[in-house]
Amino acid sequence: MRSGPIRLTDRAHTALRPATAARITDGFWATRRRTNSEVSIPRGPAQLERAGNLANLRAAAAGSGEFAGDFPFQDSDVHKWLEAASWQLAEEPGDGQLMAHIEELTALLASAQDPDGYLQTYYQVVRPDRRWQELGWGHELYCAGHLIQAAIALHRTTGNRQLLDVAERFAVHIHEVFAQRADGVCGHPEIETALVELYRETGERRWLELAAAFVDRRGHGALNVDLNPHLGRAYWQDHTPVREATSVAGHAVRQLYLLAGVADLAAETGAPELRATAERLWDHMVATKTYLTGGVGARHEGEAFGEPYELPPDRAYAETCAAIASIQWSWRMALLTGEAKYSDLIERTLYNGFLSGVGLDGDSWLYVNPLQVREEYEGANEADKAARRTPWFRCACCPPNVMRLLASLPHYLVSGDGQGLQLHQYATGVYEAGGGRVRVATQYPWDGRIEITVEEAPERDWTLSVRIPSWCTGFTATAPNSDAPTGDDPGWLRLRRRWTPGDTLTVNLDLSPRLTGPDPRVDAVRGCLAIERGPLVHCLEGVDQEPGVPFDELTLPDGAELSVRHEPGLLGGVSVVTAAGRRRGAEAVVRLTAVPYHAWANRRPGAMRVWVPRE
Ligand code: FUB
Ligand code: ZN
Repeated sequence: MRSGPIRLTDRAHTALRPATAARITDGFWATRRRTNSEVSIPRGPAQLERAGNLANLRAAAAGSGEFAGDFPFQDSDVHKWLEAASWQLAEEPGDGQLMAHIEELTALLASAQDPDGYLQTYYQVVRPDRRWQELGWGHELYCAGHLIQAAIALHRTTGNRQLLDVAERFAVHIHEVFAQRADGVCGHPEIETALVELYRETGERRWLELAAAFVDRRGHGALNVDLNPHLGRAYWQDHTPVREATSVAGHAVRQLYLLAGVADLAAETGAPELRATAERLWDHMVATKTYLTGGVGARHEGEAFGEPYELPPDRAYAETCAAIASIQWSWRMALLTGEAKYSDLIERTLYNGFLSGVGLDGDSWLYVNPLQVREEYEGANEADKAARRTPWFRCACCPPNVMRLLASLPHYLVSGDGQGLQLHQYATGVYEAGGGRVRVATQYPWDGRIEITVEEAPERDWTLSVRIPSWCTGFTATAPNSDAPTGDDPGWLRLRRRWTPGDTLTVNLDLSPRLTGPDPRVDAVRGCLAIERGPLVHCLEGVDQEPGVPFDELTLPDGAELSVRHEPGLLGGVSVVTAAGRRRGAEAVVRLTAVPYHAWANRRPGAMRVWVPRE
């Protein structure tokens, strides 16, 4: 992948820049991405056909027909699929079938677009008289944002302008309608980050200015939110001026897409207040409103963050899209500041609360990612959307969102700056950044050994930096002539020296399994322990436990002995952690088996828990 979702301008005020080329060639993420490219993405168009999204585009083009689906944002599923397919094309430029699907959907979108540039089938087919009148719930700018991102992806990967032409026509129309309209913001942020990227893609400053206006118009009560007023203004991200916010609030995906846009604006304008806001909110979110899995958005009601430390494991919402949005925002923060903590959260979220969202088959999904399912839970109803994987959803925002993140994943792993290259995540592959190129070989996350071989480096001192995760209490690093690390930036191991092609830095992270206790302020899991290993949160699934002990009677004593074994035949090949547990109130040891959380719900439905009561 030569370019990804973020392409900073030369003037951007960031500490780091994304890699100039990145390719994952093998290992854990290659396997999951192969399923994405061979199963999830190819099946997307048929899913969109079945759900009526494509019929909606045909109806808009024909000027007659019924609208299919329950939500005004049905089009965004098409846009997100197109974005995923476009990033995928970067890796498989010769995939004729994928290109044919992209061209077909691009043509459909072009045919559905109105002469004035407007494009959202719900308002074209159902309520033409209400266009731009229902900004709270209408999702028109949200859909436009996803269209713009898809168009940029296609343009970056293939040079094909067709979708970009459609997106720009729509953007021009939006500019005409909204440049001066004081109440003009969308109830669902998304356009902000897309417009900054459109500015980056085209060099046209008006997109940056419009994005800034959309951010600054929020929080003044101008948004018409007559629908669902009980949700409160935070739901629509109109509760407080963005620069004054002290905590992430309201609908999680809305909040996090907005903050991705805020970070983009901070990067391109250098505005210190925006940067400070993003930093403050991120710290507060991680300290008070983030699950162990990296999942965010605790409440089912309003798909909302909830209060600080309100993190119930069983009623967790933790929408897959919110995990994705958190990763997108955190990567922007990592680039902006150069700090390793942002990539720590990306790692936690990627391996746990994000990846649980897609089944091992690539064709079944979780929308809600709870940390506990009780034994007698029937689940699988539309209201909960939890506990059982589903082929597609009535509100299908998550599946194509997973597809686009996996397809663009190489973009989120490595950065560069004037000094050298920074490895944020460890995946076997080849990465170019900061004027050099490295090859990474690793079995991570099953094994902690990471070999980084320099293939090209400038003929001067150059810094190779590797993030050392905050969970890691022990590691070794060896390189030829074994230099001492340079500097002491938290979370970074840096070696500055003259590198010769072929030099290998080998880092060994201690992956001993560990017991983690919760923050005592999280009432819902006080008195529990979780099992973690490296970046992986593990969970107990009923199906793996010894028969005869009721699932909810299982407990973990402090200091329980933990051991690891790799099971190549289980869940596509995972390492499991076993623990010497107990049945509540009994002395005899009960062996507990904990699989990686991301692999749960891939067998028969049953009980699951991350947090286990402490004996
Ligand atoms: O409103 C569009 C999407 O639907 C949101 O991002 C998701 O949370 C779901 O509500
Ligand atoms: Zn979603």
